Amino acid sequence: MFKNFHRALLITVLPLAAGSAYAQGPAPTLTKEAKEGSAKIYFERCAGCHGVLRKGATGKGLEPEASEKLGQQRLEKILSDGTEGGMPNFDDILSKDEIKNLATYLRMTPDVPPEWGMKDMKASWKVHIPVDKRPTKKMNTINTNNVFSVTLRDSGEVALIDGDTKKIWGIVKTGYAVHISRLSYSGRYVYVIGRDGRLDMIDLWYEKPTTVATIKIGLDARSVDTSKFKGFEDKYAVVGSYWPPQYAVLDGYTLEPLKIVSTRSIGVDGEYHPEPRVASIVSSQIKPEWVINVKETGLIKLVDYSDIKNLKETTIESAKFLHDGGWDASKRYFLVAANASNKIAVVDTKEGKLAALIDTKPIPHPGRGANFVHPKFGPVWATSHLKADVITLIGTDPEKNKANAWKVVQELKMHGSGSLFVKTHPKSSNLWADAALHPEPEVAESVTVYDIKNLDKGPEKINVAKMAGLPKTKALQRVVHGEYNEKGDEIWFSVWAGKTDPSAIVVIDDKTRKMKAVIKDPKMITPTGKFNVYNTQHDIY
Ligand code: DHE
Repeated sequence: MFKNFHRALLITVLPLAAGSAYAQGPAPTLTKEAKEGSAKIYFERCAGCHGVLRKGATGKGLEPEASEKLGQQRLEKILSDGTEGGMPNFDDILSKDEIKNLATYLRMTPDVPPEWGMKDMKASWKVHIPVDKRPTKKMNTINTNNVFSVTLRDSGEVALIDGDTKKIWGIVKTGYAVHISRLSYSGRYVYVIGRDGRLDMIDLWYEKPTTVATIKIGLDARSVDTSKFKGFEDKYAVVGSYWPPQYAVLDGYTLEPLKIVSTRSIGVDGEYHPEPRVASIVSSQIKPEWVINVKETGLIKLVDYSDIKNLKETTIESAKFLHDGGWDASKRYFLVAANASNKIAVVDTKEGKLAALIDTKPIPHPGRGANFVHPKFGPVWATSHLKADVITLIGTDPEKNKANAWKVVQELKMHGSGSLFVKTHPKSSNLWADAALHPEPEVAESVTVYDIKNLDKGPEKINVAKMAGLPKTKALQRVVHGEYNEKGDEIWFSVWAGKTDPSAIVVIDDKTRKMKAVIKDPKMITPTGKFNVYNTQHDIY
């Protein structure tokens, strides 16, 4: 696909506006190979934060005017060394020539990739096993409720790990730099989305996990969910794409594409945006509805899927740039990070309205967040932050704890910034947070854990990477994404090392906070997100 994508990119490349106001000196040029290579690197490494059209989101805008102001040398330095503003260094991944070419590429007019409509989706759609040829009962003895679908980021695969035995049950090929897994309402099917827009549907009823359908829903994607409301269980899947900016409704059993809806529109600032990417999607259990968060416009769409021919969307204004989020414990309210605005938006899905926009410390990044009952403030939802060393607690109970509702009731100090994910479980009294993107190894290797019944006691810092006992290499061993098992008595963390280094998953006993098992395997390349079937199916976090 990359070949085609980049061929397509090159065909649509627009010539640089020679002599434009920003041009200084001769127009930047690259050979065909260098341009193609830089386009590929930009797509793989940069577009997620800066946008395909380089208009900026979590990362700065990199349109030629802005890039030209920085100039070739400064761009090369930023790409090599990173910045204090949170841009990572690439000198350990990219060669000097690649950095030089990429800097030049950024001074050129952005490529406009092609659209991806119904014809393209249908042409890519494959039902490997038709519904009537699939098993009518479970053909394995695995407790599939406790299976974890583990992202193997750099091999473009997921590992399905039996949570009871901690053994790899199967490894399944998926899309490029595969991102997240979500479950059908029944818990039988796992839907896995790759960054290249490839969606795979894995059936857990076979003897081994088996891909039964595949489709490519766009050129760049991050999110997928399913229909969970009574009467619609397993009926639909919905996928959001970054490019083209749109979401698609698919048949939940076959992945047949049924409807595509563009998200290009005017945003909360009253300006048209050509690339409003679909960030997180969650599925309501109180209505036939998905909550679809559009990053660049700051618009939250409540999409009523009860009649997809006459689709109804409620559009809620919040703030830019929407990213990830999750339900409160009652599953009526959805809380989402407008991360570059340093805000959490709260949607009341029962009323179909914005309930609050809450200011937080810089760059909240909750994953799906964590819900628990605070001894003093009642039910709260937690997020950690990329640019602040705190876990923010927000009151979520407007009925019985009105004074605290939609307010930051507490900020718990953690061992560092650079955090991506927080986690707890209804049966646990621990609240965990990673700091995976912190530049210092000791911080990135460790997690913070609080006893939620005794928050005054302060946190414990645990170096999880050490527990894995992996050999030290040049790459950081980033500890990322806690996920509980079905019972809620173990938490699993990934130790995410380099593509060619050994990685691992560390299983921690939640009560004792001691290491219980380390899952290692040469095939387990760069594990990151882990999705326990039962918890994901029921939105338990
Ligand atoms: Fe993610 C969730 C986008 C980089 C691991 N990530 C999400 C969601 C979005 C998103 C929109 C919410 C999906 C949903 O709930 O429907 N992620 C992006 C990016 O745009 C970004 C910043 C850059 C990119 O180029 O992709 C990015 N993400 C990463 C990583 O580098 C991570 C750490 C490792 C990896 O595997 O790629 C990563 N993102 C995750 C994980 C989740 C996620 C594990 C799901 C968390 C959960 O508990 O649900």
